[in-house]
Amino acid sequence: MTISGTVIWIAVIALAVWAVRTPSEAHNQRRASLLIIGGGAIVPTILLAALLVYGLAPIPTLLAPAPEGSLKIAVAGEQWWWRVRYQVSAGEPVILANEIRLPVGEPVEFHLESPDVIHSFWIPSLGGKIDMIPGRVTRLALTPTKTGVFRGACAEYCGTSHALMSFDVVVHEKEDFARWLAHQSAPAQSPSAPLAARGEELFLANGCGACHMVRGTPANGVVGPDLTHVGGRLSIGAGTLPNDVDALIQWIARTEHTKPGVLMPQFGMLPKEELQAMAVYLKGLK
Ligand code: HEC
Ligand SMILES: [Cu+2]
Repeated sequence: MTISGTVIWIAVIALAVWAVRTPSEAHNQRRASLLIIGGGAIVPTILLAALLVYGLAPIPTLLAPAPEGSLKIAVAGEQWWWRVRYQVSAGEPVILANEIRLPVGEPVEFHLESPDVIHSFWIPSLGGKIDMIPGRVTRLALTPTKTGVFRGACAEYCGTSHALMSFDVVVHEKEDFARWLAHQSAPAQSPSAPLAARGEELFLANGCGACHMVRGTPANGVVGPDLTHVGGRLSIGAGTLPNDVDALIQWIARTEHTKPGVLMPQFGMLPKEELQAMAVYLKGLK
């Protein structure tokens, strides 16, 4: 496309220079009409039609389902974060948020949905982009070919914090992935250090559990992201902040400031040491 674009650009500029340089009496009406019809309508129609065929050809492959028995991951776009559900063959699905991990070289099929508005699921380095439409399940299959960390994003304007809705995709070796998934399916471990234990108490006392699930504790809310292993994620707030204690304090105390329109109330009225304790507790949920 770059080469043909350059050729066409040079031809058009050359024509413009020629037209300006030539005295107007020398232009002939018939030649001008031919040039306009040919260069302005016929040639572009042929070129763009060819480009369209070329562009549509790979779509069936992109939309083809992954082979039977592939890993299936359901992802729901929420305002403004991602609910991720691993369908493991035996037992309960593993529900996570804002981070997707995949085994290298294995086909995976995403089932994409949305409970609120249209979002669009896109991991540019790994595969195509497809809308998440309320009331429907769209599918996307891909096979990651190299390990590493990739960025995924929402590619359809979905409200105030659309731009603060990304996610990390980590592609692992197969064994590391299996270990990671087994760990994610386990409940959270109760903290033993006094500060973190105090953080857990405060987390439960402040009603965080009405919206957040921490498996293994009474917190069983489903409005917001599952926090069972939040401390092990690469970022928080759907790619908005790094995942460390200071950022967690900022997130809890100044949520609205950090992410305008966010559907979590901010807890800036709590004393600094309580915020600190909760942040240390959450960071410890690896
Ligand atoms: C009314 C429901 C609600 C309450 C109450 C609530 N949250 Fe949230 N929380 C959310 C939602 C929704 C999000 C996702 C926001 C986003 O990224 O757009 C979120 C996100 C988070 C995240 C980031 C998770 C991630 O995966 O990036 C943390 C950490 C968090 N909340 C901690 C807390 C703590 C601590 C409390 C209590 C002090 C709390 N929340 C109370 C709804 C709530
Ligand atoms: Cu979105």
